[in-house]
Amino acid sequence: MATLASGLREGACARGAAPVAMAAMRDTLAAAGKAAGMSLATLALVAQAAGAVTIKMGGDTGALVFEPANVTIKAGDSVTWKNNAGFPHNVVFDEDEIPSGVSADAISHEDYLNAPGEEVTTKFTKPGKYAFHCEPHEGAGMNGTVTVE
Ligand SMILES: [Cu+2]
Repeated sequence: MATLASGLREGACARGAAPVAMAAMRDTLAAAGKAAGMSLATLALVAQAAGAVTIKMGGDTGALVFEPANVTIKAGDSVTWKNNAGFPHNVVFDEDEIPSGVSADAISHEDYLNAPGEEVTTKFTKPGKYAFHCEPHEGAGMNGTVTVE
């Protein structure tokens, strides 16, 4: 009798434990999923707050252009130039065609980008219009503007 009761208790315990453990695991997974979802949402918000625009260096068909050539961003946003075709390219801002007080050297990337996918980034903090060009291909029309609002 004692053995049977003990066996039942153990059985009940074992049967009871599994669902509890599974439920706990489900809760843990749900919590982890929620946490992951929240952090992704948070990251998305951060990414949006600090906006980013990518400009291809060289068109998909090989044209010597920036694509898009003219972009508008908010102060504090960044622009990334990514090597796409027809390189080497670089990104040079004209001293006379950027807001006064901004250093053209500081925001330019004069070193040639030679490898596919290579990229450079500039963060813009001062509103205004910034004209830039690629030195090797300026004559071919590889020019662009960044308008910072
Ligand atoms: Cu170029």
